[in-house]
Amino acid sequence: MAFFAKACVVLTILHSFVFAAAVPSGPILPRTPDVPWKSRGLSSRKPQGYPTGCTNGPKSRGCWVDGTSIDTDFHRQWPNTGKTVTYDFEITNTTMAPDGVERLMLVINGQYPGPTIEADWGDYIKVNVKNSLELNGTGIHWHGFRQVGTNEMDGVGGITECPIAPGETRTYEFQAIQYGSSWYHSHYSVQYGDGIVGGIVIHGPATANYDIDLGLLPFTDWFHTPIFTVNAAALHATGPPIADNVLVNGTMTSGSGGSYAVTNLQPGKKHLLRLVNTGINNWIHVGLQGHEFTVIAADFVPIEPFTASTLSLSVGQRYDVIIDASQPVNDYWLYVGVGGNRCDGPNTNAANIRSIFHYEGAKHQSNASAVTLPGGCYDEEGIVPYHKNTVPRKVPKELNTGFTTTAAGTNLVQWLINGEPILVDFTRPTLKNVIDGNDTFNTKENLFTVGDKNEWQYWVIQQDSTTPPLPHPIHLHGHDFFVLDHAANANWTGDISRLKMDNPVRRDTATLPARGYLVLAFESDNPGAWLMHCHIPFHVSAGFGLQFLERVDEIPGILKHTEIFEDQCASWKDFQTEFYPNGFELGDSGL
Ligand SMILES: *[C@@H]1O[C@H](CO)[C@@H](O)[C@H](O)[C@H]1NC(C)=O
Ligand SMILES: *[C@@H]1O[C@H](CO)[C@@H](O)[C@H](O)[C@H]1NC(C)=O
Ligand SMILES: *[C@@H]1O[C@H](CO)[C@@H](O)[C@H](O)[C@H]1NC(C)=O
Ligand SMILES: *[C@@H]1O[C@H](CO)[C@@H](O)[C@H](O)[C@H]1NC(C)=O
Ligand SMILES: *[C@@H]1O[C@H](CO)[C@@H](O)[C@H](O)[C@H]1NC(C)=O
Ligand SMILES: *[C@@H]1O[C@H](CO)[C@@H](O)[C@H](O)[C@H]1NC(C)=O
Ligand SMILES: [Cu+2]
Repeated sequence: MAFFAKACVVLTILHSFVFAAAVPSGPILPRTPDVPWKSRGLSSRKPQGYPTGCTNGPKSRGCWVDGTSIDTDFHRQWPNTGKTVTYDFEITNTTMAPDGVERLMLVINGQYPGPTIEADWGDYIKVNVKNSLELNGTGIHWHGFRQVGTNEMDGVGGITECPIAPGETRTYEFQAIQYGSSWYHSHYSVQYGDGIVGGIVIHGPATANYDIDLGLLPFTDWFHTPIFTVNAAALHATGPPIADNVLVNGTMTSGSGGSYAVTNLQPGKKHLLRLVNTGINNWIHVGLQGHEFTVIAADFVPIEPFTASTLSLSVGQRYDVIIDASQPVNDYWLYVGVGGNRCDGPNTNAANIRSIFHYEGAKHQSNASAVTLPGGCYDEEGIVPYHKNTVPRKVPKELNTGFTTTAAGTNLVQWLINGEPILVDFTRPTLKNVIDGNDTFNTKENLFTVGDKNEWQYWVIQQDSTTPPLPHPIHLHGHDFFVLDHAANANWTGDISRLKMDNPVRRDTATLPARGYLVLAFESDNPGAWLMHCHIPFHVSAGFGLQFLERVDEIPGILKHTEIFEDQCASWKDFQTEFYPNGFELGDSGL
């Protein structure tokens, strides 16, 4: 099988040891017979098999509302429900112990993970965020949301806003034009690693049927030391920081107590579970004892269902899976692992990370065999988007990563894009410059202009052969991208015949393999300033990012809430001048 061979090449090159377990895979399943699914040819885009008035239910998950369904081209069409869901977030500094080890955390509404945002496809989401911290700004990014026409709601300090100063409140409001599973997190240096994280569920149609929606199951590697302290060390050391644990749904055991997360299953029912890596440094591998996953969405993109016994998620990625609770009524372990073997930094508790799946009425632990997790830092292969797209074949522009440890005496670590580490100015976000008509950008803003309207944009990110041999989860704001090619330990040759143009993987986060490259394409259909970065906070803090300034001339006419740049920037400047007159940690990009 082609994909199997490719994945193995990536793995063997990344790691010097031999994997005992096969790479997770799975044939494309035939459509469930419960609904009139039809496979679609490349030329066919019209809705099929969903009569008007068909309602979403356990046997018709492809149906939705107002004439929309799983067959609706979600890139261009969505329901307008006229409904707004509203949340109030207050961010505080508090002591908590998610795995039994007490530490200072920065959390939302006193809870960790933060409140889950739940909405229907087409709803507006409105979140009032109050910063009740003493010594940090903040801002919330809604991972994966395309923010079409609402760039100023993207929540990135130094790019789309001045950070929210202590004591201040701002409102984010945007439409859920996509559906599926995601998460939000603060986007103020490495801050989210201290706990400002939560899940997002946008209810919509699905490519396979299920009875019960279990909601989100977030995973994150976890440090017992406050994240700004870990980052300050990472900026002056070589080698990745060592995480202490992994939290599953916000909890785990440790030498100091803690507990395993428990997820309840109803015997005989099919359950939708939304897996999210809300983490920091580690790739997450999962497998459920005695069960397979039927995977139906990757990030915010519905896919042709396939089965897998284990899945790998980089930081930021999501998989929606269906679990059929058709096994004997018992408790089953969810086995959770990290990439390991130096591809993502070690995790002290890697061997003991689990959670429990409890069939209602179960009295015993299942004796089904344990799941062997493959390890490694890579993306799942074999993903086929349900909506077919053909991308025109063109030559990508090059972005080269680099790495330096410079600044005599300080051993400062910086990741570079085309020779520069990104560094933003919190007092002068890109969007403010655009509104002011200032088109002078500093080199360190790593700004790439993207001009033409609705054209395909092609980029290859090439890892310099002198950078540490690490893979990186690349995330683009404001767009999903199409993954046209990737390879580990390889130089992009310019041979565009290699590119996959026929229904390539579409998602918002993809792995750039170690000392290799990743070729991406997206359509310039969303004017704004959009960050693209490694989602490992230590790496983007050390410079691994760039911004696409897309169709700059149209931006001022599109933004509806320019007042945020007046009030928010004025109070931010006062705060920064008073509390950080000499700037922040040397070498921290602010992202
Ligand atoms: C959180 O509280 C601790 C202890 O009082 C303090 O040192 C730290 O600066 C606070 N963090 C922020 C972001 O205000
Ligand atoms: C954020 O607060 C922490 C203390 O919790 C402090 O160490 C760090 O320097 C602050 N960083 C910024 C960018 O405000
Ligand atoms: C995660 O934890 C929350 C809070 O305890 C719980 O309501 C939810 O059901 C859990 N999710 C899963 C999938 O187990
Ligand atoms: C597992 O337990 C069941 C009884 O619950 C028993 O019938 C079966 O033989 C056991 N299987 C193994 C592999 O031990
Ligand atoms: C324009 O923006 C740049 C980069 O942020 C800044 O250095 C410069 O001072 C700005 N110019 C004016 C006239 O405000
Ligand atoms: C990629 O190119 C660089 C610079 O020319 C070279 O040093 C390196 O060995 C090449 N890598 C591979 C895998 O061919
Ligand atoms: Cu990285």
